[in-house]
Amino acid sequence: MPYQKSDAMGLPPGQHEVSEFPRFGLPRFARRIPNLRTSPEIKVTSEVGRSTTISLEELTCLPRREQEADFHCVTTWTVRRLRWSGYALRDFIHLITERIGPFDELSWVGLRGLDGYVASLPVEFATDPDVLLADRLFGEPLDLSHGAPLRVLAPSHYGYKSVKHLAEIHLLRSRPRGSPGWKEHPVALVAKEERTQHIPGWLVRWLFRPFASPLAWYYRRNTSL
Ligand SMILES: Nc1nc2c(c(=O)[nH]1)N[C@H]1C(S)=C(S)[C@@H](COP(=O)(O)O)O[C@H]1N2
Ligand SMILES: [Mo]
Repeated sequence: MPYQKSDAMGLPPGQHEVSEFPRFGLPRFARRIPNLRTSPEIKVTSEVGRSTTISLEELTCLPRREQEADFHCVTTWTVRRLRWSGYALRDFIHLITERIGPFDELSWVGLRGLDGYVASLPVEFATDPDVLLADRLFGEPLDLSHGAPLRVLAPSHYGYKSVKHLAEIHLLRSRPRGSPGWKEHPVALVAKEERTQHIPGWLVRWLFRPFASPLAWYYRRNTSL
């Protein structure tokens, strides 16, 4: 974690603490609650090598990682001290490299959820040790609100990189187009207030903050779990 420690005193710039962890996201995904009856697996597709599918069962060969971290949404809310458990994305990438690699020109890791939501990280950030494929929150299996059965957790980055209901990992040479569109900063480090790519973070704070509560309400209203 190069820029921010989860046990840091105080909050990152422009964030305020909320006591409840809301179900949240882009408005158009609020009603897309995935059907989990299909067999849980992650598709690995690649521009720079072969493709494969890994079942969640197969993930259990990787070392389990426990991690406490704060979660920061770009609309300025932060929930503190969430306790996650899962597998390091870097261990997962190592596993698939052994199976179908090497991926010589790998530069970007695209992440797609069962609801169709897409975000990405440059490979050097995606393989940071604190980036997890999380399947538990406070010791319980993830529920549908927070990304069941498996989600990405990239706690040094704004929440929009932490793709819920992970269905596909796409190994790429160049940056894919993500669901947040122009709002997605390529890296989105919270400590550097990289909220969006082209507008300064301190300004985006004020533009996005008014949407946080109505959006949380809209998400709650459309969550029938
Ligand atoms: N699949 C999927 N993942 C997603 C989103 C989404 O709409 N769909 N929204 C992102 C955003 S903007 C945030 S802040 C977090 C919210 O996670 P939560 O619902 O567990 O609070 O999920 C991120 N990952
Ligand atoms: Mo967000």
